[in-house]
Amino acid sequence: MSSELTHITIDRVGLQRRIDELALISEAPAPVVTRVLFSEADRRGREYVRRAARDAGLTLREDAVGNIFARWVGSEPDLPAVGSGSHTDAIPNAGRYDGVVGVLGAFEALAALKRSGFKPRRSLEVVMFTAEEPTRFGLGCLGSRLMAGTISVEKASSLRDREGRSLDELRAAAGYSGPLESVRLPSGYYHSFVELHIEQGPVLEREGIPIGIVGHIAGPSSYRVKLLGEGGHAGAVLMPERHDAMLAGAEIALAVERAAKSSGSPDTVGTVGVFRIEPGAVNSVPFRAYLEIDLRDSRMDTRTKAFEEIRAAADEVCSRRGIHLEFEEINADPPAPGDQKTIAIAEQVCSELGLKSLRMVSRAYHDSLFMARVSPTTMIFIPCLNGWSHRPEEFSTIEHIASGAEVLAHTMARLSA
Ligand code: HGY
Ligand code: MN
Ligand code: MN
Repeated sequence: MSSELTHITIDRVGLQRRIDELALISEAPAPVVTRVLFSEADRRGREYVRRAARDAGLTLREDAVGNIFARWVGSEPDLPAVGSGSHTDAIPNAGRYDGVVGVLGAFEALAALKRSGFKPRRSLEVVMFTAEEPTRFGLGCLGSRLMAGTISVEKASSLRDREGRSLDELRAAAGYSGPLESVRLPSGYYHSFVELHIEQGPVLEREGIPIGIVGHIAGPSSYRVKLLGEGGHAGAVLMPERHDAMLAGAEIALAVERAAKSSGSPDTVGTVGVFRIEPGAVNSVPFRAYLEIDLRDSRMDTRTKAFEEIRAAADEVCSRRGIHLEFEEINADPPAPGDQKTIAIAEQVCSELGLKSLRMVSRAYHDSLFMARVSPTTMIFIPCLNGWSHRPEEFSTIEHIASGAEVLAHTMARLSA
């Protein structure tokens, strides 16, 4: 493995321009970015990604669920490749950097290596993963779960969006067909995998450190809760007679907060990001409520403890209030450790580039959580303004983005040797 770094130059102007151009492909007016899986904006975004990959001189293929693979074939093409990549789908009211930095930044990393005259032995490949965000079907990382084989084809095929449309129906409308079984990667497909991403937290910016190297990705879980009480006239139904589904949901949401705060782990986070009530009239007692709970932790024991407390609270609240309860798990994934050898290479690259790096936990989940199941994996983080993400004010400077792309380029070059 070469110890010295061949000099490469990241095209900052071009990379920033591509990030800004992609940001304009959105279901919402700028500066808001929204690109929900298989929406018209997502499909236009995919077209943009294909063009950017070709401009970077990469060979494209797409699989049956819409994962896009952009490959630089190495001198020994049959060897397991070195992978990178991220996502370009975006939740409603999002920013322009989440995921995008890891796709367009990886294209630029490979283009910069090409311009430097580097010749990879192992092929280098950038993936734009389908459906990293859970917005469409309530389940995140659908493309990487299918690639890693951590979700059954039956479960994937059973997914429905809020309008009742199936994965098969929507992927076909977006031009994807073929058996979902074919998405699964052959064993040993990647030699290693390194994803570039904004931190989506405040640590790097606060510490003034330009690069984070992820040693551990927290394990996400999510649940849907359906509550059925009794409705009625807000003036006529007296308080002792009520079975108010919204108040039951409110108590459950507070139980989520309580359980996360008292788990014993600083990394336990609980969120009720979806809370719908019916009929939604000011003078009508809510008879129905629907919640989605997001519960994560870097440790399984404290996440399990928090979950059990939330589950028990839901039973207690609903029996006390006379509410019918349905509590369903959407996903419950274990945390993933980063690969020590891959981490060491990335950290070595940082020190040779004179970039301070920090070993970190990723509290957000990423496709790397599932790539870590099938390949030695780590992530490269760059700072983002105030740690903001999943909001239009999300921001990272082109200097940080370029440093991240440069570390990615050299790390992939070393891994491909
Ligand atoms: O929710 C997450 O952690 C990721 O940004 N989808
Ligand atoms: Mn996200
Ligand atoms: Mn992301």
